[in-house]
Amino acid sequence: MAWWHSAVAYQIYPRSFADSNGDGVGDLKGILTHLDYLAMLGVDVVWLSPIYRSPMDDNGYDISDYDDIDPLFGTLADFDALVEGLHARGIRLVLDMVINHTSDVHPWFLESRKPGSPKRDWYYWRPARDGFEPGSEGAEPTNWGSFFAGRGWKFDPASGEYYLHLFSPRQPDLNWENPEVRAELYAMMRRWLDRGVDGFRFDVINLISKTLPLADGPAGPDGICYDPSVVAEGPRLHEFLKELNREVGIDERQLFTVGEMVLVNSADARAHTDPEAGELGMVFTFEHMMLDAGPSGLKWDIVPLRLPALKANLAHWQQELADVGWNSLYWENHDQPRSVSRFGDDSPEFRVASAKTLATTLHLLKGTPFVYQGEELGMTNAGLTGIEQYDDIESRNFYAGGLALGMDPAQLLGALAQRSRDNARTPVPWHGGAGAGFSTGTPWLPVNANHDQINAADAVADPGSVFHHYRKLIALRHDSALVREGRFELLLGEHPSLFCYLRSLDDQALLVVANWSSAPVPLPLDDLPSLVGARLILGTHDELSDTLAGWESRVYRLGW
Ligand code: TEU
Repeated sequence: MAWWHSAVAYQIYPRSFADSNGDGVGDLKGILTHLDYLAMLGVDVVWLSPIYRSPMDDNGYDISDYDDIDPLFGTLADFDALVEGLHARGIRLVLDMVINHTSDVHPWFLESRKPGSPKRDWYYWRPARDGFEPGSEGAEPTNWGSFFAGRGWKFDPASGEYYLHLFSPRQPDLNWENPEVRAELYAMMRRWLDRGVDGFRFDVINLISKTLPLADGPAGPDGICYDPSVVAEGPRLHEFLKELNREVGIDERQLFTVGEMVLVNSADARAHTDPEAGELGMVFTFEHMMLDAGPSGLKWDIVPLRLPALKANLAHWQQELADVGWNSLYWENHDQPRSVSRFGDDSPEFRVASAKTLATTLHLLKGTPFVYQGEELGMTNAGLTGIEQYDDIESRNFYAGGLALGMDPAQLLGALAQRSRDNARTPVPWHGGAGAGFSTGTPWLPVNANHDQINAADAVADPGSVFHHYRKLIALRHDSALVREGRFELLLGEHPSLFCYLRSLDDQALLVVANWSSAPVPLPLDDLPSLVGARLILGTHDELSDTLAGWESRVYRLGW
């Protein structure tokens, strides 16, 4: 068992966590003032979203200097203080490594733009498609689209060629085929390790290997290919990840690593996280995040989640990585809406119960759980109503694209209200008063209007809060080999509203029963043959036969 197999990670999106200087944007000094809060919660690792110099086109996922802290967030001295403060509390620090692409104002790209520059080959530059005038419609080298909508190539008049950007035009893709690029990135990561960093989260890391020669993929009616399989899991990905592992010393230093992998399936994840592979400790899959998207697969094409589909997907990943590889476990991050609004019930009656049930369901699975800032408070979606309130480039591009297609603005705003990444990016509410304790200035994104009901101060003071429920689940993982290592068995897989599973190790087991609906549900004991002969160690028989109230979850200790 690696150390992170008993760990729980906490993701901080720095611009929304805590602001120390009143500019309305969170910063490193702000984080420093809440380290005891993290220690109380009991998390072992903090994953910090990008803090490097950036023009902030994609809120820091467009890096212009990998070796310096953006002044918005503070200085390298502030960073060193944060490392010291976290380590003093036994908490490790994991940085977000965005190495599939840089900012278009990174010196490497500015140099690469010069025709004939020795860095020309550090990015993907290609001439106009044969038979087309450079810069004309349809002249793009391939029909690839951007994950943020629109074409994935931008014409550069200075050189008369196009450069590839799978995200915004201000995020040009690095050419990982070039060994100089790889060497520079590895050296940069080693410098952060020398500064006390304990691991990395790798942004869209399974896009770094492109199939050459670059070729068109299946296109939609607009002639653009948005099929991520054309750019994900490329032919040299395993090779690059093994080289990264060796050159950065991931296995050697037992670093915490997790690779965000668009479209990764469990077989690929197993291969990437097999300890014998020498690649990564874990990956983030998107499969369970796509079950409430319609046939188009686009997140904006919203359909109700069918609980049996979610149970089947999570059970599949539990089984596939039971003996080889390791699961990450998450409901939320800075790209996903708030889980209590998306999967739970954020009404005043059920918000706390459903947030606790989502937590119990996830944290008693096998793997490493990730808590996204504010998830431990049961924070809800932002409740934004006008497009002028949205900051996120993906959201604004979606809205503009929809308008251009003649779609109803109200329908577009409805989809944004449910799925925009800004739902997860509103400031953490530290107290219920004015400004919520996030900033003394005007916050870059509005504080949730319900922060008078949902805030850290009240949660810490209330033993029955979502916060203390997370704290108990985290402590249970630390203390229980059964939670860390037990085998997983899904029960009642087809039940429409009960999420029920068994974790067993030797002659002991945990039975998790969770009602994922607002209506009371009886526990169909007769349908639980796995429990035959089991004796209850914790919990009572009449509890077992009880009906579960709306969004109630229970955990029973069993023995044989
Ligand atoms: O996200 C990759 C990614 O695929 C997401 O953009 C996802 O497709 C979308 O947000 C689903 O709603 C990573 C980072 O997590 C994200 O914040 C960055 O915008 C993106 O890469 C580019 O660096």
